[in-house]
Amino acid sequence: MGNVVTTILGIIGAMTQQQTNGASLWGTLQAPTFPLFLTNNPLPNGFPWGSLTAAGSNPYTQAPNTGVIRSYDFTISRGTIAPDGYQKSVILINGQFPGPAIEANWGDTIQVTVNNQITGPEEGTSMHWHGLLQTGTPWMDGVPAVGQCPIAPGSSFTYQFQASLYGTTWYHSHYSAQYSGGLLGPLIIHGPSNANYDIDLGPVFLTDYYHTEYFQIVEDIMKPLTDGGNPKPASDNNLINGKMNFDCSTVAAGDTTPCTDGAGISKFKFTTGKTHRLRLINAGSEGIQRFSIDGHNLTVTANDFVPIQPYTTKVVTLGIGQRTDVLVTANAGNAQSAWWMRSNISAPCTEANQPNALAAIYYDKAVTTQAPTSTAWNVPDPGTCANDDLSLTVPYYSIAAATPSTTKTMVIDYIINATGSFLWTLDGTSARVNYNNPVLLLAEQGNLTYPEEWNVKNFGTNTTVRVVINNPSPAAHPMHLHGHNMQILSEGAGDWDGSSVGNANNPQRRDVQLVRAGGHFVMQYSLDNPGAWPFHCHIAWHVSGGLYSTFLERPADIAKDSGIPMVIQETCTNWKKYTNADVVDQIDSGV
Ligand SMILES: *[C@@H]1O[C@H](CO)[C@@H](O)[C@H](O)[C@H]1NC(C)=O
Ligand SMILES: *[C@@H]1O[C@H](CO)[C@@H](O)[C@H](O)[C@H]1NC(C)=O
Ligand SMILES: *[C@@H]1O[C@H](CO)[C@@H](O)[C@H](O)[C@H]1NC(C)=O
Ligand SMILES: *[C@@H]1O[C@H](CO)[C@@H](O)[C@H](O)[C@H]1NC(C)=O
Ligand SMILES: *[C@@H]1O[C@H](CO)[C@@H](O)[C@H](O)[C@H]1NC(C)=O
Ligand SMILES: [Cu+2]
Repeated sequence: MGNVVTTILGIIGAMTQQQTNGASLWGTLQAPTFPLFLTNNPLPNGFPWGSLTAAGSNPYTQAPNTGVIRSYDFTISRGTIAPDGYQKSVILINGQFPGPAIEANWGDTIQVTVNNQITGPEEGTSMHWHGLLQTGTPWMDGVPAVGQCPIAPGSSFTYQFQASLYGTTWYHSHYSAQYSGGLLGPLIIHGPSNANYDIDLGPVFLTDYYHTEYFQIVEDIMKPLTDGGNPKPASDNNLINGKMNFDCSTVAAGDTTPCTDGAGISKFKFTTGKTHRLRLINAGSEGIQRFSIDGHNLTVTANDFVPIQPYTTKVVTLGIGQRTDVLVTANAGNAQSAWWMRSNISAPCTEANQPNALAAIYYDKAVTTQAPTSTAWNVPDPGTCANDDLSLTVPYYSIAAATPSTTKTMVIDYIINATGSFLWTLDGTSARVNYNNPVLLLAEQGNLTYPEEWNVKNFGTNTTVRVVINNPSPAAHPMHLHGHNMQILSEGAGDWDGSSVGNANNPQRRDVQLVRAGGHFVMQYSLDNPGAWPFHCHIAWHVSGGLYSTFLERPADIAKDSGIPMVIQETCTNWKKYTNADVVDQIDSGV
């Protein structure tokens, strides 16, 4: 990477923000701090959660019902931008990459109309609200073939759901690996606090970045190995809030795509002496990120949607889909000082050609056209491809682990299928969903018999399900469960020993957990949310390759209460109409 990154060109930025990120302001000194909406949409007392607290209120049962609706309108369309200077066709939300912020208070209703204007070529789409529980609205979870049919090209769909938890998350397309093409953005929900800070700097997106279009990458990973199939594509760069410089001299010979050195990096303003909240989000396709700020400690206050007892560290590790809220106090230098923010893709865990992302942090009187000169912390990568030890992450609101009513062991592995493609398996099956037949709609009709390749697990009326994941495969996997926070009971090397459970009185909870290569993790959740909930690896290329399952929860209650609105069936009518006229090339698992 070398000097390209630290040249004056790369600090001032050789391209305009419009050229690199479209209409997005993320990464610029003009990006807003949070809360954003209070000025134009004030609430009676600023916030609606009254006497509810992070330590004393159950986040799963005590969400207020504010009656406030936060409405957004998203138009999804193709565009050409150059986030790191290398020109690329991407899919944008309202012309922006990363997409616009959705912001709400705990207990508000979020309403988002998604207009699918993807053309040349057309694609279906869907939008998933990562980590939100969707209690009572499983059809609003945004996963095609599970809760809805894809949103057909030219049509629109309005999602509406409660901001049931509070903290930091993101939304992203759940149609094939489409989010890797640009369809993602931040979702911030304000709620009770478990640590004091002065300034909320908002989202810090950490994303590995590929110069090849997502559709091409997915085609390549699904191909027979003997026909050029490549299940482990290497990323080309690493971005912070959608920006980074790139050394155009490394572009392959014969590639004539326009490429500009020094496109520009993200910049953040720190106010001297103040404490800043940064909402770290690994929204990449594959890479495990190791985030740090030269000269500064990070105080971790939440993982995913779960506030934890704060602890201090120099490096935070995030697998794909994971979020970590950190507090950083600007007390490391004088008001003129500037510092590098770094996010390194963990080399032992990931294929990456340029793994190290940089952004600049300027204290309030620093010259923002100069490169910081700070030195990186020396914290060697342990190479375990694992999250911080479970003993470090203690939820602020305690919930003990109940005795499970069933335990299901699932193995993550891979196969080479009969025609030579490398596919991932979860519990012996490489999944492939059917866009025309959402599981939730079939369950509503009482149909609980599905093709093997959908990989549906029916947990019936169990009260608590424990899932043991053993991973003899040669890769780490960030495993994500929809509709719930998982209680993480054990994580480590080798298969689970069948008994060890750490901190059973108050285990870490989160919605994505890394399982290391050759390792295991054990999780459980209570079946308090009838629905059809995806459980999958969040690496885009792995879930495309079949590392996916749908967990069916209390299907009798889905059939009985059948509140599924007619607009869901309508997504299928529209999709059927579209697919009758245009053959859809489902190149992967579909999700
Ligand atoms: C960072 O935290 C360590 C351990 O708590 C402490 O010794 C050190 O002084 C802190 N450094 C800064 C720059 O705040
Ligand atoms: C990140 O990479 C840089 C450049 O190789 C290195 O100096 C730094 O120590 C790394 N940081 C961490 C936390 O691994
Ligand atoms: C193997 O997997 C590829 C990719 O999903 C698929 O196109 C092909 O049909 C599969 N082969 C067989 C024999 O199922
Ligand atoms: C349930 O749905 C599946 C998938 O559409 C179908 O193959 C099966 O025949 C259905 N079963 C019943 C009993 O309708
Ligand atoms: C509990 O889950 C298991 C699968 O692990 C399933 O076989 C069983 O039928 C479920 N029990 C009930 C009561 O639904
Ligand atoms: Cu994976």
